[in-house]
Amino acid sequence: MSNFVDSLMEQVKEKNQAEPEFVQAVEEVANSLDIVLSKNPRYISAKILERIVEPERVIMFRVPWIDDKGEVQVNRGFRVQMNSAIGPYKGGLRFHPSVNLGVLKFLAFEQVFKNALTTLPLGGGKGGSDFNPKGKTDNEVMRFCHSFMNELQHHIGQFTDIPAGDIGVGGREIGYLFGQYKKIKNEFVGVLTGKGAGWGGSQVRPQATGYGVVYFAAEMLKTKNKTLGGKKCLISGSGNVAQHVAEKILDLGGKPITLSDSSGFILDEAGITREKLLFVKDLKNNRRGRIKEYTDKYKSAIYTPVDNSATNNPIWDNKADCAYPCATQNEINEKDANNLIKNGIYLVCEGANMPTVAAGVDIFKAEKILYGPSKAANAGGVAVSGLEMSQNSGRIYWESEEVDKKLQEIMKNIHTTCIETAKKYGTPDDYANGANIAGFLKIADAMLDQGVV
Ligand code: NDP
Ligand code: 2IT
Repeated sequence: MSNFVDSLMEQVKEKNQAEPEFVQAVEEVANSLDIVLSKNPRYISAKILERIVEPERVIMFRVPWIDDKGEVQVNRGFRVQMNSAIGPYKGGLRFHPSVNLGVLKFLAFEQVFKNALTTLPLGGGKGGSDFNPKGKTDNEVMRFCHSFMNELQHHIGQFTDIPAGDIGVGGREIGYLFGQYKKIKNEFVGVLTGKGAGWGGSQVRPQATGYGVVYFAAEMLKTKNKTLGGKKCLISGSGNVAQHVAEKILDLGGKPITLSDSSGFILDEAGITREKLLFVKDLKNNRRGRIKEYTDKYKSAIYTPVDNSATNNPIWDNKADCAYPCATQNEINEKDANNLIKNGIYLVCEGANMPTVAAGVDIFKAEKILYGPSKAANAGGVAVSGLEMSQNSGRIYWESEEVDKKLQEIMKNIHTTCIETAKKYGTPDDYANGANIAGFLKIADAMLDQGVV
């Protein structure tokens, strides 16, 4: 690290002591930027990095709601409006008990760079709440979403900030949030993405993140003259991203063998087929059950519960070719990364945001496996959100084939950008450096053009 990046990181650590995930995300990017900063000292004199690490605005608010027993409940709501240099704030909402300001700042920071890579005019933001949707009835979720929007509506808008889904926020929640926004504002506009296809949602948005991850993986394999055909794949998570990663792996001839939730994972050496995946979709999206139930139905599978005090996650200790972490941040620790290598994994493509700890990323880089970092590999979701915004603004509608084709082109372009930028800056094949540098340059140049704001 250069002196400049060193002292910047000291300041960031000092100022954000209670936000380890945010510090981790900033450090990962800052470490890629030495060479860029030494070639372009104007980024240093204009204090671009110092500005990029401060959110443009943070909104934090009370979310009171009434549960089915008539009791008042209070949660905390947030929106982090991180950077609007290249477009309105754009990024998901996360509803999970682990949500706090630091987690949302890390996600918003990552989103800024990811959105820049999509080539679409999207700034970066993130929001959410410590509300836990697990075990809540539809009516409780609705009342929570309506109360959340009662405050959020003051701060968002189709030209200002356009939220979408993330962990715990899917089609059901976007529906309730949109309904309340429309009721308060008396406006039918594309203020949220991930809407239902019958009321302004884009085709392929529900699938886009997962499909995009696998399109990115296929591009990485192509550089080694390989395809996904016959490849055994480990997938973590069993939500929106994991389900559509599994689906696209099947489309491309691969063999998914694991899925998980926060209680444990299933290993199905016979392969998770389309029929089994339909079962998982119904289990998770309609019945909101636990992944363990898979083994009641499919005897070829083994269930292993997670032990949060264990030093490693056993899902990453299975022999396979490729790994797709699609649950949450820091789900691959250093030991897990070593286990993946020991088990012969030669491709890790990240569906979740920042799922690998820094020491794990270092191991992937040292072993020279194909490593697709989240801000590049999972950008397909927000990219199709951008396409949803275009369709809403133009009052037009694209068929699935057209959206999927655009998604494939975007993922291919992001892959090319990562490869070319990594090479240009002296770190060939380092997708993480390529993504960080390319994203940074786009934002930094826009910030220079716009002066000190
Ligand atoms: P979902 O809520 O649909 O699914 C989340 C999955 O991850 C569930 O299986 C959940 O298990 C598991 N999970 C969540 N938190 C934890 C945790 N702390 N420990 C272990 N398992 C956990 O969310 P998504 O599929 O949308 O999101 C998954 C990841 O992908 C997140 O990192 C998200 O930021 C990222 N992402 C999502 C995009 C999108 O468009 N939805 C776009 C780009 C990235 P359980 O049910 O037990 O909680
Ligand atoms: O992390 C992400 O990119 C998302 N949760 C999707 C954001 C979006 O606006 O579609």
